[in-house]
Amino acid sequence: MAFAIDGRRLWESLEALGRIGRYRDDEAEVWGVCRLALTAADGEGRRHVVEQMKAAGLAVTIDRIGNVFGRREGREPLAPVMVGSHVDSVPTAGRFDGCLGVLGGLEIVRSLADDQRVTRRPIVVAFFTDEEGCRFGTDMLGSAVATGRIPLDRAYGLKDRDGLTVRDELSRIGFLGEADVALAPPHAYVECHIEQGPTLRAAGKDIGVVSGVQAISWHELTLTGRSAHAGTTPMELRADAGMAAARLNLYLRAMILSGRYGALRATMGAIVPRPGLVNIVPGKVIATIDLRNPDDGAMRRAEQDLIGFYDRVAQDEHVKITWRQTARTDSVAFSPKLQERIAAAAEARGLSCSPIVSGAGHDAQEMARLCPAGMVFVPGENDGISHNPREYSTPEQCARGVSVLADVLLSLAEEEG
Ligand code: HGY
Ligand code: MN
Ligand code: MN
Repeated sequence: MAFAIDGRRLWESLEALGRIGRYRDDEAEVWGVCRLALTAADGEGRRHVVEQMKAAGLAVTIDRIGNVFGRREGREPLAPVMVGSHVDSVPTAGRFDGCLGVLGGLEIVRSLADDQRVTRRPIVVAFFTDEEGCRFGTDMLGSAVATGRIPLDRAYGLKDRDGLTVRDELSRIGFLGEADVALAPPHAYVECHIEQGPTLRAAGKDIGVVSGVQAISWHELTLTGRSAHAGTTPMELRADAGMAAARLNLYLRAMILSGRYGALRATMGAIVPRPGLVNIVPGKVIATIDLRNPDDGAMRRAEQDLIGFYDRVAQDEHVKITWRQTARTDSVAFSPKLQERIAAAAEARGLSCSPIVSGAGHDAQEMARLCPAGMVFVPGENDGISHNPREYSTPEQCARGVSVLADVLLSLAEEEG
């Protein structure tokens, strides 16, 4: 008899967490979730999950970057298997991104307790700090610190737009833990996550076997021109930062249409003009650029060409353009062994599955630095929309994903030293 989770309990746990940081989204006309990293809402969501972990009999530790680990002892003192994701959200989120991986791990532990079953290896359910990266500027922050890609002191000093630091905000919400951030390598790490795109649903697949994650490159730009009267200033005398930003944005589209950069995706997510008023030529614009590419070489070419275009626009538009790299990760390949396990577990349950490259970044890509890591994707409705309150996967889709996660996790948890 295949290991059974309680799909209703999983769904109810997603609903309960989804009520924390809930807001009514006028554009999407549904309830959204806003638990921006290290805000009070994130703190409330974190405390809720810690309570659930403790109620499920887990011993909880919090490290110095606020990562939270709930541990269930095994029969033998071997390296644990780890399952997890994140519970912070973008400001316009649904209730599945990250939460499915954390609450799915918790559901597996609850179901093991129901069966009074103890695995050979300990099991750790984790959630990592600030996976989204949109408040302090760099993504997968907690898992990057835990796996040594970002030094703790640099992480502590990151500031949001109001100048508040990661360290102070961790302390303010009560999650400035004491455990050392250097994570002892688990035996393996598996994460269940919504696909956040249309591919699996369109192909009618139940499960995505994630082969890896594409490269990510984030720039934050400051374009400085000269504020001036919109009516009296002749066009040839302007230094219009808004026009410069618009040219950069259109250049992103031209790069993609050129076909020279493979499957490049590019987004100017933030375009903040100052003073931002109807009758003043914008003297300054703060903008962000998010580049994604499954091919590292094409990503580097795109970055070089884009940076070269910054100089051209600065000259043409008589503005100064400064920029900084706020996030940068190469593509990551997941463990072939775990991919095979995930596909076999799906097939054993009569579920259809297909390989897929993740378009989004995930904590699993950081954990792949420490141990064999893998991801189970779940299809989403509404074209798999995400980072939007209309993000939605059905109870059945979630239960199937967590069941496959459980099968892989429990097989790893019985492996010898
Ligand atoms: O941006 C990403 O890919 C992820 O949602 N942090
Ligand atoms: Mn996520
Ligand atoms: Mn996300």
